[in-house]
Amino acid sequence: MILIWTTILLLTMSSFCNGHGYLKEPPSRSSMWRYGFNTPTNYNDNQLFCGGFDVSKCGICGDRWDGSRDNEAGGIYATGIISRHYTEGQTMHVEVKLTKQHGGYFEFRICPNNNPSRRATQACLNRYLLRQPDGSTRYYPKGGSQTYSVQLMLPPGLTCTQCVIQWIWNTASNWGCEGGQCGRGFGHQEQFRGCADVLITSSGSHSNNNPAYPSNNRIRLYRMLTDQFHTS
Ligand SMILES: [Cu+2]
Repeated sequence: MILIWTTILLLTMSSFCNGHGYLKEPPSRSSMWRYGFNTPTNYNDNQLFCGGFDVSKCGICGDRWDGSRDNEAGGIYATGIISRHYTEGQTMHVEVKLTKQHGGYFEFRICPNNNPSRRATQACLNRYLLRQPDGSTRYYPKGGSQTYSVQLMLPPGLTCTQCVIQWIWNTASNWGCEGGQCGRGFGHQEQFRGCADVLITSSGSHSNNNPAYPSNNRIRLYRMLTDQFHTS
């Protein structure tokens, strides 16, 4: 009987667990309205958690996979409006606002989708797992409910008329096991996600005219360096 009531209490508590975080800079499709864009208002932009811990598959932008996926092409928040412009290979400044801290880590990916009316795929995003200047791909938010700043290096040679930047927050609020280790944060965790549409222009002549570093080879090199970190 105690077990049953404990279970009910835990289920109730988890359903009260609202809010949590969103991609603020570049502003996500659901958050652009907060930063001066004439886009649909989503007050629940900090709640794009794919439907919760129990789901096994996530929409790339945090929608329920089996739902209407409002944050992907065709959805109401995916207006196709580009929120930020960058130059190829630059270090970009990213901000994530957490409204409730759940530990874990962030990862960021980018996909040169070049067509706002077509859904980006996780396979495309996985080709470009973004790195911080120190080479690491995971950012651990160590603090409370606040805005976190992350520097990310854009891939050399990558330009696009529409790139999708994906933020994934793999939280650490649940107990699980992974690779023989068990504890809070191991194994399957609730994820929050966000997608932003950006544009990346060429840095100028030198990137294409240098025969020693043709951009395709640089992209290939970047992929080789990041391949080991790719997830499914
Ligand atoms: Cu929560």
